[in-house]
Amino acid sequence: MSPEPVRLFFALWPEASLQQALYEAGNKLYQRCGGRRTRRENIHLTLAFLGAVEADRLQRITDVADQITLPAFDMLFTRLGWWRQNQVAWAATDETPRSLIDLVKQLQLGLSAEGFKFDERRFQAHVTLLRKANCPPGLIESPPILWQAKDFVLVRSTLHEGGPHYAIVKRWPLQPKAD
Ligand code: 2AM
Repeated sequence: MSPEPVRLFFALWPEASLQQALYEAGNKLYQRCGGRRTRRENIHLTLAFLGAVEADRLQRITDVADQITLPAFDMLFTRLGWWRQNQVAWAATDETPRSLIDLVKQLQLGLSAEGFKFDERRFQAHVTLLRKANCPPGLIESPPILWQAKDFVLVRSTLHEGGPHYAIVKRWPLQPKAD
């Protein structure tokens, strides 16, 4: 019998203080847009979404990430906004750092080479803060939030009545920045 599939995705996972800052930005959005807030402890930035995969293929997924040697990078979240088509409200950076683009590309290439199918929507770096949101026109201001990404993670998602539960399966360091 083949093992149960598991829902997996690669992400950048902020530490608790950063989750708090992003959650507060989410509160600002919530006051304007309604919807459902992402739980504080679930706040993250998705790099590559794999969806349901057979648990016995996990090793091949972690092998792909083992090959990655990219530098750590900083992101400044200065923008809050929303997408009408999927009713997602988010925080985003003004500029997507080169290392982040490379990280996503290397994960996508490595996973494709191993035969994994995954969401191939054009990568738009964002942190989902609300779902089922409906924002009025106009800018929503929030203080800039600095995120110093030092590692990335593989996450297992399980669906529960109260929303998804995310558990970090494995963590990979990014190379320390030369100052
Ligand atoms: P989102 O925040 O933009 O909705 C776990 O579901 C994470 O994977 C979410 O952060 C979600 O991004 C992302 N994701 C990307 N593609 C997905 C898909 N096809 N189905 C579910 N989640 C997806």
